[in-house]
Amino acid sequence: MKITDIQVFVTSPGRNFVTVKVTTESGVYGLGDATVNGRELAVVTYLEEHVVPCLVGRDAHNIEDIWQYLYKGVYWRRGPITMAAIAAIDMALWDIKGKVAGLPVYQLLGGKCREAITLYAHANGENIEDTLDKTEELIQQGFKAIRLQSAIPGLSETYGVLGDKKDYFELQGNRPLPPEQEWSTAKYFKLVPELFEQARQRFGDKAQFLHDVHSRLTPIESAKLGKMLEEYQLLFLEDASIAENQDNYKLIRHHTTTPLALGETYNTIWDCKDLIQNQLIDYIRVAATHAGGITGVKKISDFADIYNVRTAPHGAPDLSPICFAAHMHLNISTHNFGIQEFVGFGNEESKTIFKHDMKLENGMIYVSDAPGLGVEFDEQAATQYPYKRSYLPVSRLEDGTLWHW
Ligand code: KDG
Ligand code: MG
Repeated sequence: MKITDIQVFVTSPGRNFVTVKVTTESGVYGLGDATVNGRELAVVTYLEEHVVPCLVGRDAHNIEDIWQYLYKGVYWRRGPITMAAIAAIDMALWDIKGKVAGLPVYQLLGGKCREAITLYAHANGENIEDTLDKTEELIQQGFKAIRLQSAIPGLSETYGVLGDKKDYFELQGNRPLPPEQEWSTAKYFKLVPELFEQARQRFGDKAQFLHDVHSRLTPIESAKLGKMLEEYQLLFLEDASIAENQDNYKLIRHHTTTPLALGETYNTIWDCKDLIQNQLIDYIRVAATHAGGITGVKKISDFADIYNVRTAPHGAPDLSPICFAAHMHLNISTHNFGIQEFVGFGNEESKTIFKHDMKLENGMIYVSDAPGLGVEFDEQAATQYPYKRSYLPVSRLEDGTLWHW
């Protein structure tokens, strides 16, 4: 079944999404997500200029061969741009295969390992009380696991806390270049243990708690934080420190029993091989869009299973509902799935473009049984929200030194 056409769409219902549509000679088409937040048009160019011309005429059923052709077949391997392009094609081909078979993708991946997908939601507050009030609302809605983040007193902006802004476009406002945020490890250390102390006092064991350090700490600082948080029994501490040097995590691991998660920016198994093989982390957070699609993530998950590492896919709002659906099919069919990050199904504008029937109930998602991935993309609605350049923020220490964002 030959590929006859591949189109790339960029739409911006509050934030940019890059969507790929692969059409076959039979008329069946598939959809994939190629969004790299803040680098959207780089992926579009890579796809249109370098990938699409090589794929038209190939058999859409040969998913593994096409994946290897785009990965091993090129000299310039890996990296977020290349892997997002591969990912979108890969998702679209799984979507096509499912539609042709008349089966949801999870059936092609081995069927269900569980009935529904457990989620963790976000409570992001202006202060500890605000974070805990939001936590209470989420517990009442049935969420079983919640990520707690709170603004840091004395710092102007904090990761994850948007204040009265509804998304990063609004946070960026009229600033044409990346917004700058401040960072102080000392101020952060005053806040975080107190946040979890109060959370446990108020909620006991009514929910599991998580926290994202967003790579701001050095390895020894992460080790210290992990130790300080042990008594609060976190489900995991995310991105405790940068792991470009994967050995960093040996130091953290030797000091703390707080479970560790990372990997949302990783693109291939090579970025996390040592961390997994040396059992330095407990959860691997690779996203289908950024780690080579369903095929790429499946390779990483199967490898992780041997080392007792579970999956906890990235679920930030900059991943489109197509990526989220791909995660659902992976999560339901992957034995070593752990938990899925969830920040809602997108804003109202986005819901007019991406349509699906995934069901949220009691902090869990019930996967769609529609053939393929189960997401429809309204091309007409998408044209109403043209691409808008936007940047993620950068971080500086209080003396002006550039820091990890
Ligand atoms: O594009 C960057 C965001 O996806 C990231 O900052 C969100 O860390 C994140 C998370 O855990 O969702
Ligand atoms: Mg994160």
